[in-house]
Amino acid sequence: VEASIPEPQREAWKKFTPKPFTTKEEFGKETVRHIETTLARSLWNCDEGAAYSGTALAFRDRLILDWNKTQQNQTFTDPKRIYYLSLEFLMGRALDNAMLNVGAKDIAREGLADLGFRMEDIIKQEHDAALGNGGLGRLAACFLDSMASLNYPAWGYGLRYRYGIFKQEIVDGYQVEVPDYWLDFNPWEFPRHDITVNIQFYGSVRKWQDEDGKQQSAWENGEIVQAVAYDVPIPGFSTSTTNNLRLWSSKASGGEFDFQKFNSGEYESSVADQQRAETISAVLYPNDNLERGKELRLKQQYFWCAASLFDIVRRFKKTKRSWADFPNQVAIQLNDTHPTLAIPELQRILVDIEGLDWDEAWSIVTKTFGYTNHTVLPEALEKWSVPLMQWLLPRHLQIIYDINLHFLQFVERNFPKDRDLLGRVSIIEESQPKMVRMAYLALIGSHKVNGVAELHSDLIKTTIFRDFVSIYGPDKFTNVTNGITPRRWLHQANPRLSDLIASKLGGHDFLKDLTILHKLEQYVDDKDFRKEWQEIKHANKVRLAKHIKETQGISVNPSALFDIQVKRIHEYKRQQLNIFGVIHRYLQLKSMAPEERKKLVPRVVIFGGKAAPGYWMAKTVIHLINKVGGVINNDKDVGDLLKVIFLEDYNVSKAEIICPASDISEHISTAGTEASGTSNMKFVLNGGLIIGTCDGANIEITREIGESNIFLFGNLAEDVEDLRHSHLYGDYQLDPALNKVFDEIKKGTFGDAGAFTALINGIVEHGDYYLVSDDFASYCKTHELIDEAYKNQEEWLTKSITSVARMGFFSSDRCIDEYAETIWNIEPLMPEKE
Ligand code: OX2
Repeated sequence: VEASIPEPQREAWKKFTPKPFTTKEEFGKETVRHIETTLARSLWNCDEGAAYSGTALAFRDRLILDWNKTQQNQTFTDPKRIYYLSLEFLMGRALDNAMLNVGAKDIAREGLADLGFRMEDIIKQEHDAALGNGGLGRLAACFLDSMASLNYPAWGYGLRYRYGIFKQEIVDGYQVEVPDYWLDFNPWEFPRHDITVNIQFYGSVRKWQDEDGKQQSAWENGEIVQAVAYDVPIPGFSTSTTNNLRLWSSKASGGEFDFQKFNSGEYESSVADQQRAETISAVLYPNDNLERGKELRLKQQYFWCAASLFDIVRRFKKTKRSWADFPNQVAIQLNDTHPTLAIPELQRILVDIEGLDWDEAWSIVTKTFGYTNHTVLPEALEKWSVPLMQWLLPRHLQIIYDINLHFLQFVERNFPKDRDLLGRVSIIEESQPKMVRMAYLALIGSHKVNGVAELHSDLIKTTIFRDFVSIYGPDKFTNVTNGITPRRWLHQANPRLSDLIASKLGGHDFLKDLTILHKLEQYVDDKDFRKEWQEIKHANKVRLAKHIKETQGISVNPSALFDIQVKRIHEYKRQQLNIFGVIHRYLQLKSMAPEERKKLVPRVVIFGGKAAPGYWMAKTVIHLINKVGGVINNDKDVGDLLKVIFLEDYNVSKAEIICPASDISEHISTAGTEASGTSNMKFVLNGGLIIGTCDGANIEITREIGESNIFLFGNLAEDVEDLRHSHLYGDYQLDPALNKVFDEIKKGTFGDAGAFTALINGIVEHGDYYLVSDDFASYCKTHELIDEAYKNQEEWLTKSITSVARMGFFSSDRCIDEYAETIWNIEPLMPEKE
C-alpha cells in the first residue's frame, strides 16, 4: 500500500496529527471551539442543542482518529473481514455510547458542568437513529458494538434512509404516524462523495459466443442510479478498534441535474428524474415480520446489495490475490433474506465481468455467504414475483434460474424417486404469477444457515427447511442464540446497577466478559448489597414514573408492581392477551369487597410499541389498550390499584429508561412464533423478572436462570398445530373468563364496541389462530402467582439478583464469537500499540 505523503515529510505530518483530549479542560476547549467555529454560535446563543452538537463533534473527532488507525491497520494487515449486510440498523443515540466506549464520560460531565450544562440534559438532545423496525435491526446494532469491542475486522453495510421508522402519536386512542426526518444535524456520519457506485436497473441482456465458443452475457441499456457512501464510526468498548458502518444513499447519476434535459428546457422532468433516484433510499419500510412485495423495496434491496458488493470486490481486488482466495478473505452474513440478491450479484460479477467459469464462481459464492433466518411466520417470508424481477433485474433472474437448474439437477440425481420433492424445493414457486422464494435462494447460496435461538433453529429444520435437511444433511444448519450488548443495556441504561455490580466484582470487567456476573451469587445474602439493589430498582421506577408523568400526564405510584410489555404490536406477540387479562383483573377488582381489596398488590401495566401503518388488527389492539386505560385510570373506585399506560413512540432511547424499571415484563407470544426475542434478555439483565411462554430465547433464559426464577405459562409449540386444528374442526369452548371480558367490551364499557368486533371475532369465530383463549386461564393464574410472589419482597429480590448473576450467556459478545468461529472463520485484529 502506498502512502500519499512521501517518507521524508511523514515526520512533519505526524507532529501535526491531533491528539485525543484527556482532561476536562482539553475537552472543554474542543467543545467550545466546535460551538464557536463549526457551528458559528457563541456564549450568547449556546442552548442545550448547541452544547450537544459541540460535545458530539468533540467526541466525533476522537472516534475518527481511532477509526483512521483501525482502517489503516486493516489495510496493512489485510485479514479476513466480515461484512454484515442488514437492511436495518436500529442504533438509537450515539453520544452516550461513544462517551462510555472511549471511557471519557466523566471528563465530559465535568467539562460540561464547567460550561454550565448538565450531562443528562445534553444527552437527551440527540435524535435517535431509528433505521430499523424492531428486534432484527437492534440485533444488528448490538452486533456492531460487539464486533468492534472484540476487535473483529468487521463492516456493516446498510441503507441511509432519509426517514427512519415513523414517530408514533396517539390521538383519541388511535395511532397516528408522523415522518421521522432525522438528518437535520447528524454529526455521526461522514459523507464520502468520492466513494460512489453506479447501480443499474431495468435494461436487457445481450448474449453471444466469444472466440473460444464460450457463452457470454452482458446486462445493458439500463437506467443508472448512483450510490454514495456515508460512513458511521463504530467504537468498541475499552479498545481503540473503531469499525465502519457504511450506509448508501441514492442520487441521480447525472450529478445535480441531467444537463441535456435541463438545457433543452425540460427543467421539470430533469428535476423529476433526480427525485425518482433519491426515492430509493428515502424511507424505511415500516413492517416488522411482514413482507408486501413492493417494487421500490426490491429496488432498495438491489441498490444496497450491488453497492456493497462492488465495494467489497473493489477492496479485495486491490490486494491482487487470486479469486480462489476470495472466501479466505471475505465472509458475508445475510441478516435475514433482505440481502439475498447479493448472491446472484456476486455470481454475476464473477461470471459476466471477471470471466470465471460458472462452477468456479459458484463455489466461491457459496463459501462466502452465511444466512441468518429470523422467522418462520409465512407472512414474513420474502417472495418476489418473477415478472417484476424480469423487468427490474433481467440478468439476475436468468442467473437465479441457472442456480435453480443446477440445484434441481443435483437433487434429482440424489433423490430420483421423490417426484414431488423438486417442486417443493424449487427456488421458483409455480404460482400465478411465479414467485422467487428468497429464503431458498439464500439457503442454497450459503454454506451455513442459522436460527436465532435453540427452539427456532430446531423448528426451521422441521418446518420451512425440512426438505433441505434431507438434501444437504443437518450440518449445514446451526444455531446461534441471540444476545444483547451489556454496554448499552446495562452500563449505559442502568449506570447505578452497573456500578454496584462493579463494586462487588472488582471493576467493570464483566462488561467485556459477561459470564463473570456469576460471581454475584456470592452476595445474594449480603444485606447492604440487597438493600442497594432494591433501592436502585426503585429509583429506576421513579425515573420511569417521571417520564410517564411528563409524556402522558398520568401519575403512577412507583411502589406498585410495574408490569411492562414493550415491542412491536403484532398478533403473534399477543398484546391482546395482555389487555384482555387487564380487563379480567379490572372486573375482578370491581367485584371485590373493600376488605379483599386491601390485600391486593397495586399494579401499573405499561404497554409500548408501534403497529405497521397498514396492519389494521394491530392498530385495533392499540386502540383497545388506550380505551381501557381511559376507563380504568379515571375510575376513582380503583385508584392506585390498577393503572394502564400506553407509552407513545417506543424507541431505543425510551427502552433505555423502560428496561431498568420493570418488576415483571411480558414475553407471551404463541409458542413457536417468536424466533428469539431480545428484550426478554434486556429486562432480566436489569433485575426484572419475566412472565413468558415456552418460546424463543425464553426457554434458554429459563435453563440459565432456573425455573423458579421465571413465570412460564401456556401451551407448548409442539401442541399448537393440533390445537389450531381442533378450533376449526373439533368442538371448541371459549374460555369462560375470556367470554366475560368480551361481554364487557361488547357492552360498550370501553367505547364503541363495533371498533373491536373484528378483534373478538378472530378469536370467537375465526379459529383463534394465536391461541389466546387456550392460554387465557393459565395466563391469568400465573399473574395471580406473580401477585403472591411480589408480596414476599425478600424472595423476589433473591430471584432478581440470582437471575442477573446467571445471565452471562446472553451477551452479544458470546454470539459474535460463535459466528466468528463456526460460520465466518475470522480472527480478531488487535489494534496497533501506540
Ligand atoms: C425478529 C424476530 O421476530 C425476533 O424474534 C428476533 O429476536 C429478532 O428478529 C432478532 O433475531 N423481522 N424481525 C425479526 O424477524 C424478522 C423477519
